[in-house]
Amino acid sequence: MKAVVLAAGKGERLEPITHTRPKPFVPVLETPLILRHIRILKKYINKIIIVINSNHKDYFKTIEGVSLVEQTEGKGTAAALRAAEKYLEGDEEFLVIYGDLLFEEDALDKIVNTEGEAILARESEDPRKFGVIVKDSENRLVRIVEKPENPPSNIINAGIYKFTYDIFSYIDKISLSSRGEFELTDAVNLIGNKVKVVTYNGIWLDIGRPWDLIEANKVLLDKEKDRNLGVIEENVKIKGKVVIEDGVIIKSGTYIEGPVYIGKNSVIGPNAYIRPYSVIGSNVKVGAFNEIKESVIMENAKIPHLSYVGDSVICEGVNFGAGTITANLRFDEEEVKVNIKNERVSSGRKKLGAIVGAHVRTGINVSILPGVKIGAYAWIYPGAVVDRDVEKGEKYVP
Ligand code: TTP
Repeated sequence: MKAVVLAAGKGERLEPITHTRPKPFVPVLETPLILRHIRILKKYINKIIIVINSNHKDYFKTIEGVSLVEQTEGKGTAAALRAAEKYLEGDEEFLVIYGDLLFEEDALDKIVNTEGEAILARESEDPRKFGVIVKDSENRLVRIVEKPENPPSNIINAGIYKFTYDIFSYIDKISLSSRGEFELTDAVNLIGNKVKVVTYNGIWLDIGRPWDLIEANKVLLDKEKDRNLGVIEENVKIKGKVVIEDGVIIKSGTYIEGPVYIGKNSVIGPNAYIRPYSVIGSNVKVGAFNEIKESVIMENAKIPHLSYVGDSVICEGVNFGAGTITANLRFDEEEVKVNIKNERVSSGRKKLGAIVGAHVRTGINVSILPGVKIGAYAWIYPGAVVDRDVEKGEKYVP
């Protein structure tokens, strides 16, 4: 069986993380999402076709053993699948998967072993953010309703489908949606009750917004086993489950509370405090008197002295001046709001710090308020209190 991974989106909601990488290359425990997909898919699939955005060709060219096709015409998930049509002619059945999901093998197992057209579904506590599925008593699709105010059920579309070549005749019949895209779900609605709804309640996340990345890392960290391949100096306290990769040095006086992940060749301490659900990438420096909590810190970032990083995403190559502090809780303890595509949305988190794009540099004594996004390559001048989003490459002067 073949699989088509739809990976040609812009990933605007995930900015500034996507200022320097396509969404499918966002790392979870240091592995880009798309490589996880391929690893899981290879157990079931003999040919993987990835639909990509022409601007991202150089990233995807590095993946071996897959076919790449560019989405050149139209916007939306149905337009993306159409780009792969030439690889699917005459195929009995094939899988279609969104490229920004975190899921496990069981999800594929269930759908591959269902006969005919199928859609993967799962229960959700807040279905309003998703495509909500209505099914009949025989688990056949009645319809998918996109982001409804009053959800007709708590079952959502998990973005993994099994189709036959017939899907293209339904795509022929759909028109542009209200958001100006050709939506695959409109074509699925036209197929109707031939589509079986397969429910899966294992690990599943849609990584669309920056804080989803913190959650995705948490979920996978929970599944890791303890391992220590690094050098631990005397007088270091390690509690709970900690993954320490090759070449890591944990310097004296450091206190680590797992679960924590520390990538290859990173140097932690002396006297650093690393709290649960911190995921620190490779070649990172977390120097003296820093506290890191429930944050994702990507490769080559430098946090050398006297910083607090809480509930934040710090992208690759960021350099924090001494005393750079992220605030992660509002005084009124309301959920932290973030600007996403010109809209102010609640993150659903009472604690959320900063989202700092790649290669950002901060001067000494910089404070960053909750939910603030700093674009890649921006410079934040010493003493600044950053209380608004900062553009890519902007020089932010207090
Ligand atoms: P979305 O998350 O809806 O879109 P996006 O990736 O463009 O993100 P954003 O809204 O933040 O800009 O897309 C769902 C999946 O479908 C995702 O894996 C990307 C893929 N996709 C395409 O391949 N082509 C497209 O034209 C669109 C819109 C999405």
